[in-house]
Amino acid sequence: MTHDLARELTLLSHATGRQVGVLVDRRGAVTHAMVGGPHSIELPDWGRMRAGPGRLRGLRCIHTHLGNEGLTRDDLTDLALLRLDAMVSVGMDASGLPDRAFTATLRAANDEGATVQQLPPRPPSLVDLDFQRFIRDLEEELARTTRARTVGDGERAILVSVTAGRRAEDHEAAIAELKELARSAGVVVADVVTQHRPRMDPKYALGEGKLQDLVIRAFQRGVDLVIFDQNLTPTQARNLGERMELRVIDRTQLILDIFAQRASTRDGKLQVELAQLRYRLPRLSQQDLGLSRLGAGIGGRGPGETKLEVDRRRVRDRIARLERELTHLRREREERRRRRDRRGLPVLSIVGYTNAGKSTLLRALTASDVRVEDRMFATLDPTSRRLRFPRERDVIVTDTVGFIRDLPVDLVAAFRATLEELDGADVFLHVVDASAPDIERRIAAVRRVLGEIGLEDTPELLVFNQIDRLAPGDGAALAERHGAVAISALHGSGLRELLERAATLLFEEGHHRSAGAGELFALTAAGGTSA
Ligand SMILES: Nc1nc2c(ncn2[C@@H]2O[C@H](COP(=O)(O)OP(=O)(O)OP(=O)(O)O)[C@@H](O)[C@H]2O)c(=O)[nH]1
Ligand SMILES: [Mg+2]
Repeated sequence: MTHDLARELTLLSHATGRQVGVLVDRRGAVTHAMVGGPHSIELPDWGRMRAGPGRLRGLRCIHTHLGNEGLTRDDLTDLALLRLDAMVSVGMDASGLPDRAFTATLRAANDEGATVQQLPPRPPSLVDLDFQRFIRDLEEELARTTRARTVGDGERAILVSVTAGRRAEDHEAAIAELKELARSAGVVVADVVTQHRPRMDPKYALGEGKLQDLVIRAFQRGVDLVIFDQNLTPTQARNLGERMELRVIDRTQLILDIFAQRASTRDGKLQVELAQLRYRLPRLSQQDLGLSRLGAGIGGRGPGETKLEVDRRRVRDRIARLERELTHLRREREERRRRRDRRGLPVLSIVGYTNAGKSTLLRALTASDVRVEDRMFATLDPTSRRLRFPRERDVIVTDTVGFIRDLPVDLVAAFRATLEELDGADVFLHVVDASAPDIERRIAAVRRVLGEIGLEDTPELLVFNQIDRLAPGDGAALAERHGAVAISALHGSGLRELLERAATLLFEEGHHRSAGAGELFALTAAGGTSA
């Protein structure tokens, strides 16, 4: 930087009592000039004009400080949010002549997790000397670190979680689950950012410092997707999206994405699309409109806003159409169910937390070829199979979508087909992954959903699955404490006791009282009927 430029800025600043600044490109040309207040200065808003992953903006901000204090937190936030090459503040003496210059730059990913580098203060005339080389090195390093990581087809994301008053172990379990969800969605987790604060910030979810940290980390890792563990309010989602050059989604949207990937039936696809649109509508903002924002005037009702209105109406129209179509499909489903006439046959419905092993159990019980996957929400559409108990008594066994804690209302609606299926169940087999760290919490989450849809009175048999993953004897003891049957659906152990107890519930305590339980059961499938 020339001494002249620094002097012109500080003298102007001195005369007006305001901060004054310029943006300078890499050739040294001034591209913008700004006048601020006594303690701050506002930089132009580039909106969604992206600098490109792993790339700096190619601009330095040089501005005055009336005192001689170093860079403020706001300065560093702007450095991060705008991906500037550097943020420089020039202090001044009592006569308005430049004093020392403070410079900060972003850092490439490093082992210490540092995000910003502050150079020692020096006279403004010296700021430029090593700077060009410095930026070139930094960009090279960034390119290297991002390139090395962009392997694989999965999209990379940073997970963010606010403790929000939760106990440490609950918070940890929540993060582990979010990672699991991300993996199920095919997303690669590049980093996890945690903030300890009693509640979410109403405006940005995170505090100012954490927000800055997040932006820089995303930049360092060449990531442009951020996934929040907590659900964001429409305001938070909008604010974050507009403040950062990052796509921001929350847990619900992640789950909806997984559903969208998995949905295979027409009904399932429409349900998921409907849930997605309902969730997105209040969150629609300028950021979804891409470049149209550039056409909008400052603060006024520019063309961008008109486009937003058009977008909202289109979404609402689509929602209305989906609702009509789904109502139609529901009637058809009811009709089919009536025709199928299972009234004579008792129904055992397998319910439980996602990835507990429900489909594996259906497979084991009916020797059928149901899809099993080590992923959350592998099953979306209900599947039914016939299971023959002794004395020619047939039972329908139904496998359903898994549940998860804090299941949002929009999603519950997307389960409609499953919920209708559950409504006809005589007994629930509530499958629990006995090796999970938070068994009680998961059982409670499943019961809460069942309660919300008014099925809390259906008799339930707790089934502790995956006991092969515990030390011998531990699973049986754990199950006994909960009054549950211990099984390994994968290895086929414990199934006989499971069927005996299910039969007791169905035929002795249930409405099929004619036969006794406690006999040998043949685990034969009498053909598969798809629901
Ligand atoms: N070790 C062990 N693994 C099991 C057992 N039961 C299921 N699994 C594994 O757990 C994973 C999930 O099994 P699924 O049967 O797909 O679980 P689900 O409850 O149907 O899951 P969603 O449909 O996604 O909700 C798979 O990798 C299974 O192989 C078991 O008894 N022991
Ligand atoms: Mg399943």
